[in-house]
Amino acid sequence: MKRILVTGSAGQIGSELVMVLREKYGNDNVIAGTNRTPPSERIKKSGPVEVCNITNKEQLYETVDKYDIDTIYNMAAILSGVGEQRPLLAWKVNMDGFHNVLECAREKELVRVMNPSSIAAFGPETPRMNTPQETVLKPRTMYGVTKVAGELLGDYYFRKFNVDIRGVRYPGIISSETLPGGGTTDYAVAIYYEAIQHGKYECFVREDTVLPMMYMPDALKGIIDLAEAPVDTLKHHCDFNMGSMSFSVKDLANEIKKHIPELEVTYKPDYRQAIADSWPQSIDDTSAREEWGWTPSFDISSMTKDMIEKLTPRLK
Ligand code: AKB
Repeated sequence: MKRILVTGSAGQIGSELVMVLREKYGNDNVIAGTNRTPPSERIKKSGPVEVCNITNKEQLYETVDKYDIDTIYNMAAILSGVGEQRPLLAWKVNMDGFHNVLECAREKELVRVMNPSSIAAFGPETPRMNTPQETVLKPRTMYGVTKVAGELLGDYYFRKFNVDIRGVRYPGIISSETLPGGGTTDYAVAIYYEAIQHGKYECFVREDTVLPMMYMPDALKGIIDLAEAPVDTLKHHCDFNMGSMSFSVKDLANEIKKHIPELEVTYKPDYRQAIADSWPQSIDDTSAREEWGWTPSFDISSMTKDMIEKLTPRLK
């Protein structure tokens, strides 16, 4: 592996992925690509940063040439909440932008592309408990539509053009470094910030809403482990189910209350409730475990302890 470009490096996952990849492969070998939002200070200080909007094919190709990139982690995306407000933008970034990434990989014979999918690929007709790897994919959101199409397009490029592209279906990701933007599962991060800063939180989904979630260190380890797995061990490519933990908002609030007993949570469901209700509650990730050794390390209590330890000195 020579040089890695991470697109969407100012985002929730990209901002932490860049740092982990730099530690592993060397600061100068990991280029933080960003659209308009500047990446964090630690990203700017530790290695190269480049304006690289994946919907701008020329800019993407120039970046790949300039840094002699051979691997792209495509973390640029419009998530489910914003995607419902701006569906055409979601298509443009998640499909047209992703297609530019695939074409770039094909034309320039890159070694690998990593492109996350999501539990949003599922829909209300999908079994909600222990959702199987192979199942009904009929999402009701534009984000979900682009994720299913992206999985299929990625698999097509693998078979037709030999582009080594891989991806996981991420659940909601909880993290302390960068706030998520525009997703349905964002409440599971916001609740920590509000609990520490104000002792109260108004949640935009009901208290009995259960979704699959994952702590950021597991999400990063997972995508890097998949990138490094020998290709001949993989039967799947762009659509690995990836489970970790599942809980309701009430369960999460009760866990946080063990550290911040005064926390008060109120509920005011909005349009994101219907999105959450169309997604699975738990995930069968046997294929990821068998094909590349996936195992998560964190549960709700170890994650909550870590989140509160990391956030409290910064927010108080
Ligand atoms: C969202 O809520 O849109 C994302 C996701 C589950 O992919 N966090």
